[in-house]
Amino acid sequence: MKIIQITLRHLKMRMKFPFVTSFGAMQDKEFLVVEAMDQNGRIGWGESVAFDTPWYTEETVKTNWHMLEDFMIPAILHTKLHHPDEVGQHLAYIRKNNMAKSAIEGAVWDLFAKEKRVSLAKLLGGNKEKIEVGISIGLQQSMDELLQLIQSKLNEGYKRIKIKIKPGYDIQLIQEIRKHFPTIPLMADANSAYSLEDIHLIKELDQYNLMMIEQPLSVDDLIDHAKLQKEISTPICLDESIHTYTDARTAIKLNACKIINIKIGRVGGLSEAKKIHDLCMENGLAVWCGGMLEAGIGRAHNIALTALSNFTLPGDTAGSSHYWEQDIIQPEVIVENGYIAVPTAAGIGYEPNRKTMEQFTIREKIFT
Ligand code: OSB
Ligand code: MG
Repeated sequence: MKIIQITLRHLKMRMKFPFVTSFGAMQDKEFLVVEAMDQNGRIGWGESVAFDTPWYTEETVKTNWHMLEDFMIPAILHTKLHHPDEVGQHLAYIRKNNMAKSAIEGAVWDLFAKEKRVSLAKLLGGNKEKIEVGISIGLQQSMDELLQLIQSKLNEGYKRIKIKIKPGYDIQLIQEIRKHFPTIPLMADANSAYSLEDIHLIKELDQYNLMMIEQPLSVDDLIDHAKLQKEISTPICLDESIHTYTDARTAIKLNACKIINIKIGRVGGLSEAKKIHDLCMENGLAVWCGGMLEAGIGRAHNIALTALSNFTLPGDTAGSSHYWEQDIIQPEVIVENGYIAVPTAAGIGYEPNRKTMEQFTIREKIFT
């Protein structure tokens, strides 16, 4: 297979709600879409999950555009590819920039699946017909709003509730939620807001039967995460700490976590995501698919990945309507009783809607 044309688009879409974490709020979601065409005119789609500011990782929409335009697209265009795994090899000389790599690799995976006439889920080795999903709720203005939102998401069928915490918005929050919902599958994501000096706070959280605590400590603090995991029975789940297969291997070796949240963009693409999935399976760690407030294309890739068998915990891949008035794919991602049906059509199994995309596109460039 050869890619003979790539269209790069920069989109801006307003979410239904501001998403608030320990780092601040975002509501206008900017992201890139990669459209790759092969020599037969087939189209594959990828989405970059980098945000417009570098709070989650060092990457941004602009750094991704730069990396794709100046290095990655030239390395992939007109290059013979026998398998999507080869994209990573061609880009290996470029350090990091995982989200940009993942966006172009994702388009090749979709194309490759379409060429083989199989679903992306099948091509990756996934056999699930449906996947379980949870919901990630940002910090809210008031306790009442948070409790109401949790109730409405439970009513919609979501299989677990994840809330964001930070020092000062933690113990009381969890205590209150547990008072109203004593047994729901509940977890908390700190996005690195704590250090080991706060261990007393995290030990207190340990009493509320949380499914896991996600990324309590700093991105580089694997040793401290290991110390913390020894002190608490709630499983630690790593998110921001894991960028590569090697990171996962180190975390497992150090007992820094019991669960890993895999995000395709954070780890540089589906090939690496699958390797991390397999490694975790061999070592008895559960994984789940994280979310980056994706539009439909990125969401479709997440669904395909989650079809792999060791994704045993509900992911953050909520339905399109949770985030968007109108998503950029047809059909939109629909959650029923907490499940999403894994598409069986070739490739990602959802068709990007060009009219809708055009409406939200603020920059576009074609490479041949
Ligand atoms: O830490 O998992 C996170 C969103 C943006 C950046 C980081 C995270 C999140 C979420 C939301 O928790 C997941 C989603 O609904 O896409
Ligand atoms: Mg997280």
